[in-house]
Amino acid sequence: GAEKHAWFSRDRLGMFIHWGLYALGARHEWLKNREELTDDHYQRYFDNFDPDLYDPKEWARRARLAGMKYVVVTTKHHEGFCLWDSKVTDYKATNTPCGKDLLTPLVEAFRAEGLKIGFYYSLLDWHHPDFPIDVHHPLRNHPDAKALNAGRNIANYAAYMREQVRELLTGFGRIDIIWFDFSYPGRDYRGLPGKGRADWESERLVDLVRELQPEIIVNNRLDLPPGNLPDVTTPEQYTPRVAPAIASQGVLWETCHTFSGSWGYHRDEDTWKSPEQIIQLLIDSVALGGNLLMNVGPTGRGTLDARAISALEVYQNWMAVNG
Ligand code: FUL
Repeated sequence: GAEKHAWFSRDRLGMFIHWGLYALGARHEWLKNREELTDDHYQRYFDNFDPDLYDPKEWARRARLAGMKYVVVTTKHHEGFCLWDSKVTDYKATNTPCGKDLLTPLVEAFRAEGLKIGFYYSLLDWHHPDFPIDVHHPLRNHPDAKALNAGRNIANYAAYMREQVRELLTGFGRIDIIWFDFSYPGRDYRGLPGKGRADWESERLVDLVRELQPEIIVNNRLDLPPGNLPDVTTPEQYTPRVAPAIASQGVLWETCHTFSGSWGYHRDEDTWKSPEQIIQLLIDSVALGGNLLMNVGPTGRGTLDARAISALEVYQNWMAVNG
């Protein structure tokens, strides 16, 4: 798809948005997993989710001013919570105190600023009752893990993902990118088994995506079999020094980075990149023929905090001179 996806190589810079219940925990989007929190415990974030200052027009305006030409937003991250009014789950924004679909106004706001729309969709799901409690799950060390895992059937979960992807790709107009995350096939560094294409039924999922949105860009984290190429490969938190080998087969590449460390809002992090680092990331990826997807993690109240705004303004000021 070089022709079909020419816009992507031309547009170069995008905004990644990680926003979900974990914004309330304000200490990394993996908190449920890292801290081995139960559903009962995690429920406090759902019960208090009420982003009263949510203003996606402001996010979109800031993205445009920063020179960003597309957005990729977490419609559902690993915690399983959905920003839209999905018909196949109750675990969604409409059922929290917020009581609204948060995705539609975001899509409208970014389109109105002229940005293209990408949906991030997590393959992992630490809430779905059919997602197996494997060695990587938040409940892995729970005393009843074995009993809780009994009867879980990942085929049901794969069907659920197809339903959700169908909703996402039919209910919001033209979608330019779908960003699945992630596969960990084979065995990990501890020799523990992972999950991959057989679990997600990746090829079936991708066939559905391509049928519903023929122009869409599909990323590489589905563990597709050799020969079934993704449209873009997505190095994370590093910028390659040479273009990834797969680029020779026509696969685009996009590196994603955070302005600090975690992707979700993290109140106490003090690892924010300097203006020099922020500019260098852009120059390096563009110079090598890649794209850059820079992340913001909005707060639980729906705002970009002062540090995120300053980081975006680094691009804004640079674009004013060099853009
Ligand atoms: C990773 C995820 O586990 C992180 O939370 C984040 O979404 C990043 C972009 O991809 O694999």
